Amino acid sequence: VLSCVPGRGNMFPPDFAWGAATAAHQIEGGWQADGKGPSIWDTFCHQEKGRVFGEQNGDVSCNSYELWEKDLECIQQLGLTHYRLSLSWARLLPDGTTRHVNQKGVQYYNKVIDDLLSCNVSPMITLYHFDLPQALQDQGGWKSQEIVPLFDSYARFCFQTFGDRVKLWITINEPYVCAKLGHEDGIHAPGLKEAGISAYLVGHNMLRAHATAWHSYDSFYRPKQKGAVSLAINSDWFEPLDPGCKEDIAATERDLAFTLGWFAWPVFVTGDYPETMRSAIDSQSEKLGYGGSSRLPSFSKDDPTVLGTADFFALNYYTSRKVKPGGDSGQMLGIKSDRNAEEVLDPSWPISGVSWLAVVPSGLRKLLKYIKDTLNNPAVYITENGFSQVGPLQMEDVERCEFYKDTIFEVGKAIEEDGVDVRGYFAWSLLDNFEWADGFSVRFGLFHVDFSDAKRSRTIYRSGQEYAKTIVKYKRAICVQ
Ligand code: GBH
Repeated sequence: VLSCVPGRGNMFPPDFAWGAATAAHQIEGGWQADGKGPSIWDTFCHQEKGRVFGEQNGDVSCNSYELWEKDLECIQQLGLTHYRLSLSWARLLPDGTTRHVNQKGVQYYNKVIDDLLSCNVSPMITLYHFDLPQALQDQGGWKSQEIVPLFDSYARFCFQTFGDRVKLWITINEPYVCAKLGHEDGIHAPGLKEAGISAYLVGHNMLRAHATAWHSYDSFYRPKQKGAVSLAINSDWFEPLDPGCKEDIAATERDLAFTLGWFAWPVFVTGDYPETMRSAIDSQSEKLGYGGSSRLPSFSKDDPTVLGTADFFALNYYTSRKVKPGGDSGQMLGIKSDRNAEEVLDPSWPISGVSWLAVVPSGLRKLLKYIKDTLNNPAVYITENGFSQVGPLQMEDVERCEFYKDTIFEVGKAIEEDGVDVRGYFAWSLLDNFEWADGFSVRFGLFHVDFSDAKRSRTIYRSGQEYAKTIVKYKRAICVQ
């Protein structure tokens, strides 16, 4: 067996997954094509002005529904070993249920998967990346526990239909973002602003849905299909603003508990939410007169077992924050006041295109080490990481080149020096795409997409060329017996 030895020029194991990622609603377009049902993001964009930059929407986007073969050319040009994509639930099951299957949708994803495999690229498939079928939102969406068996049926349908060829699955992408941005801040679909209540409920139902689908895979599909299933958890890396200050240290712990811990503790550590999170919510409830009702639900004996329902850790990492107490007056019900942690940027961190994305590659290494130490040393795939461009187009995107070079070097050190079991790295994103509320104004692609051109022509950025070289370099590096 070949293995790469530290100091011999390769920090990455020979079977390391080198990938790029996308999501259905961000690239496919074809929002009504061939029988697809509407999703909550279609509704969110169409229903009301002022929600998305420039009143843009994902109706056409990169038009990957019609131009998949162009995407495949991009994938091959990068020399990826893996490609992470998501399935549009409403393209496969227009009303969200298996009562009606849209065969055109099945054909589309069958072709994508078969084409990838024939080019020696392994698919990693996300079942849910923010785009709930509108028909299910109309029945209560993620706030309703009814969603759990519906998601499980959809998941089983996908395992049954595609699992002979797909070996890496993500059930839900970033439950934190769906819960908080979708149901507390209202800046993502379904656009609800129900601070301090709904996000916790949504997160709870997402954990139930994930766990139920994992158990289905484990019982009925794993024996034959032999794949692996997880959920993708997003987290920044957090550090105390003043490392010598007790209050800042405690605020940092709360912030980690409310971000990484919210979903990682139940699945990887205890089967329940972090104690820090529950006690912070309970004491705020007490203070604001919600004493009787627990806003953070509990898992009961009727729920699926959540602990242990991940075959690897899927991490979406973008940035880091310094933390101190505060961020809110503490008088308003909401996650911010529950968390009591104010996040600030270190002035030494450069900002990429979007204001939230401070460039801190070293934070990834620290977060990986933290995951190893606190979550029982799981195998880790970095399922998203990337850098955005805003404003005038630069095909020579030198800052993004530096970003990827520095970040991948940090991943290598996490493997080599910290012994973190990192199995793969997926750049976000293959293509410039529909960046949710920021529309097309924020470009995360390794390929530029010309959205003013009917053909949506794709052109590789300098960063795409450099990423391709990096992959070749690490795949060719000297490995010894
Ligand atoms: C990912 O989330 C998504 O999975 C992906 O679809 C998306 O394209 C990619 O990020 C790039 O944005 O607007 O100030 O409230 C990453 C985690 C959490 C990062 C929410 C942005 C919003 C900050 N995201 N955060 S703000």
